[in-house]
This record gives sequence, structure tokens and C-alpha cells, in this order.
Amino acid sequence: MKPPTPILFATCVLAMTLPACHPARLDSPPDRPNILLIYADDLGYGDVGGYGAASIETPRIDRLAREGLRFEQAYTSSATCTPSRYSLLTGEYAWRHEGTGIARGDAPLIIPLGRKTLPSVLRDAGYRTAVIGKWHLGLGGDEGPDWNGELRPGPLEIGFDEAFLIPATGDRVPTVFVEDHRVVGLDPMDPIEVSFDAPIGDEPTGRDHPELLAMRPSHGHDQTIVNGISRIGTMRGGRAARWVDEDIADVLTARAVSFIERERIEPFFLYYSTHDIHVPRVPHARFAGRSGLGPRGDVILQLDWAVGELIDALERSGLTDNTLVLFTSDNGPVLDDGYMDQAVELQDGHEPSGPFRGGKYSAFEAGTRVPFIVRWPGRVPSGISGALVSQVDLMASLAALTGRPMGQDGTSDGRDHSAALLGLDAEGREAVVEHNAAGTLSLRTRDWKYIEPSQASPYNRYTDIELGNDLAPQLYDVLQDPGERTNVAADHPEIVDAMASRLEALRNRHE
Ligand code: NG6
Ligand code: CA
Repeated sequence: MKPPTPILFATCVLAMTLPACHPARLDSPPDRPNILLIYADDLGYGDVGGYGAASIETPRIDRLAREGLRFEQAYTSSATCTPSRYSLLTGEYAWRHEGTGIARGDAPLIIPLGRKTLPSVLRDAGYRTAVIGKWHLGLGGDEGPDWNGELRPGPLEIGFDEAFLIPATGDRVPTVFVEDHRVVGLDPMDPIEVSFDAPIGDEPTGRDHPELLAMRPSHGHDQTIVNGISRIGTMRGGRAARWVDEDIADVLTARAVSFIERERIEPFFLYYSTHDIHVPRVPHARFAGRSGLGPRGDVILQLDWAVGELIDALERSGLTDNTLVLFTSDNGPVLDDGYMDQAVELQDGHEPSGPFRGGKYSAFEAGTRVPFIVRWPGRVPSGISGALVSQVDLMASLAALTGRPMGQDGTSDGRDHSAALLGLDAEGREAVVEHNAAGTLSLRTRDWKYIEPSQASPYNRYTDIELGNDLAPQLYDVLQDPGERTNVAADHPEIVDAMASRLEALRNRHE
């Protein structure tokens, strides 16, 4: 018998020192596991049973957490979608790169062609790579997407072998799926046009015809009505191609299941990027009314179902043991994000932000502290990890894990923290940068959280979320005060200075 490799040996040691760990199995592991990255949208730290949600049940996500490693100090790199996804796929903090704010529905591709990406690195390592679900990183060249022609460049030009997309978000036009380079089901006689500036077309809008709406907007979201829901932007044409919101989770999940079940020789990387639980929250009839918390709760149940479908597909295909599953979210939670869907009224004691302050858009912890679960039976011990980890490191970490360490080329913020993902390193990063919707940066070290001073508004009156912006520097003892209630900057001027300088150094160069 071969002696155990150092990694396996260390797995055992750590498994015995982590709380609630079961010993890792010593089967000979495959070198290159399949990788299933489940990326939920707007799912808060407190929205998942395993992270303490009491008013909503997520048994399938909880099962993943029980069988894998549940991280308690994991970060997405931004408090909104586009910059988080940019960082996830490029390993670079999005705030270094112009034009990575929340993308319009007609944005060109934001990721520069030719740069290394998470999918391109894995493709080079011999993986079959796919993205299924929400994209929101733009499509097309400088002139933007040609909805009636070839939608390139897009995911296929930055490293994915195949793509099935919600091009931007569920609340933005055009409300159509894209497969590889084409809108799915488009009738060439009914071409698509969209506008986010002057309105186009003569279809009713939510602003002018609220009587046609199944769900009314609370702010914004009052333009073209599709499926009884008014959206951001106006659209005409493409009628045969328009999605039915109630079916989105089913469509995406069926695609992902068939991708997983496909016969293949090479390992796969599937970036499964859900529409749930973003607005508009329109659950399938199977889930409508089931949570008691209104549509927001119902789509959490729907998300949990989708996770279960993918896990079952792995099981059926005999892939459970050689698939690394990662489950996380792109940013923190929001209740009213623009539609009157009773998320606020029916909250009923549910705390989407968990113990943290703020939410989506915010510099406070709930903006970027997200659920993060890693399951790889036999290789990752089950238990809880307190390691400080960030999604910005996934590219470098997965590259290393699949035998293709990247080295540092000076354009990447990501580092190889695969040891933390595997449960071999209980510390993780020494510091992580958080970024909110106003562009304010925060530095989180193991002991402290520093939020830089900012002119931006401290409060978002639409979403009722504290954004964490303040003219004065803020310092929180995040371990003792995870809810960031007491700003201790005045008590520790030397720590404020040191963290401000460190953040400046990080901003201006790559540490
Ligand atoms: C905001 C939208 C919000 C949501 C967000 C993007 C308004 C008033 N608000 O501009 O509803 O679409 O963009 O969310 O339009 S994200 O999760 O994709 O970043
Ligand atoms: Ca989001």
C-alpha cells in the first residue's frame, strides 16, 4: 500500500482537531474532482438552516453542511452581484477594474478577453466547463449585446465550453434565456430591442398600467410588463423567447442535472448560478405559499429543492465521492428590493442577516459575510471552520487543487487557500477586503473590521438597509461585537491608522 500523501495525512490530523469532525476517509482520491459551484443570489447568512435560520427549513443545504465543512467567516468580495461575480471569476477585486458596478441589462462583456479566469484555468487543466444560470457580467463587444445575432464575446470567450444564461438579472429586460451565443427560441420575424434610456416599443409599462400587474413595484421596476411583472428597462419583440418566471428554477435545474448526468471522460466544472432568491420572487406553484414567509421564503425553499436535485444527480451518477461541491452566495440579503412581495410584512422573526448588521449593498458584515459550504466526501472533513476565506481566492485555490498552481502574475488578488477549503488550515487569510455598493472599502483582519470614511449616504431609503458609510472611520471588534454596534475607533487610533495604511497599500498595489 502507498503511504498516505501529506495532504491526506494532514486531513486526518485536522479532522481530529476541528470540532464536530468525523475522520476523513482514506480512499485513494481522484486527483481532479468534478467541481460543482452553486452560487445563490442575495442569500443571506441567516437564510440557511445550518447557519441558524429557525423560521425556514433548508434540509438539503443543511445536509451539504452536515456532510461538509461549514465556514463561519467566509466572504464574497462585494455587496452586490456584478462585482462579486467579476472577482469570483477573475481572482481580482472588482474595484480595481472600471465598469464593474451593477451591470445594466445591455452592458458589454466586462471581463477582459485574454485574462486568466476560473473557467479558463480549469479548462486548461482538462475540465469540461459550463455556466448555467445568472450571468450579469455583460455580453458582446463595446457596442453591447446583439440580441438578434451572435452574442459574443461572452462566457464562451472567457473559458466556458458551454453556457445557458439569464443574461443579466430576472428583473431586467430582455427576459429571455441565452444558450451559448444565441437567444433561445427567438423568432427572427420578431426581433428583440431593449432600452435602458428612452423607452421603446408600445407594450404596457408598470408605470402606466399598474392594473395589469400581478406584483407591483415598490421602487424602480416599472417599465415593460412581462408575465404580469414590470421590469427595469423597456423591451419589444422576442415574444416567443420570453421566459415564464415560475419555471426559471425548473429550467435551470433540468439543464444542470442533464449536464451532470452526461457521459464524459474528463472532469467537469459547473458554475450553477441560481436566479433565486433575487427579485422578482416568483416561486413555482409547488413552493408558492409553503414557507409562511411569503414569496421570499418560498423561493428559499425552491433554492433548497434545486440544491437537492443537483446533489441527487451526483449520487445517481456515482459522482458523489469525486465531486467537490461549493455552495455560497453573491451578496447579502435584502427584503424589499423593488417589488411589493410582502417580504417585510411576513418576515415573522426570520433574520436573513443572521447576527450581522446591514444587508445587500452594505459595508457592514451582512453585505458580504455569506454562507459557504464545501463538501468533498473523504477529502474534506465534516465540521465547522473558522478560517477567514474569500471568494476572490477560489480561482487560485481550485487551480492549485487541480494540480495547476498559478503563481502570482501581479494582476490577481486571489491566493491559493485550498488548504483552508480542504479543512487543512483553520486560519485562512490574514485579511480580506470588503466592498459595498457605494464603493466604500473595508478591511477585515482576524480580530478587527475597519470601514474607511466615506461621503456616501449611510442609509438606503428604498431598501431600508444601513449601508455602513460614515464620514468618520469605523473600527469594530468583530469577534466580540459581530453585530458592529460599537465603533471603537476613538479608543484605538493606532489600529485605525495601521489598518487605514494597510488598506491604502492594498488599494494601490497588490499586497
Ligand atoms: C438595483 C435594483 C435592484 C437589483 C439590483 C441588482 C432598482 C431600484 N434596484 O439597481 O432591484 O436589481 O440593482 O441586484 O432598480 S444584484 O444582486 O444583481 O446586484
Ligand atoms: Ca445578488
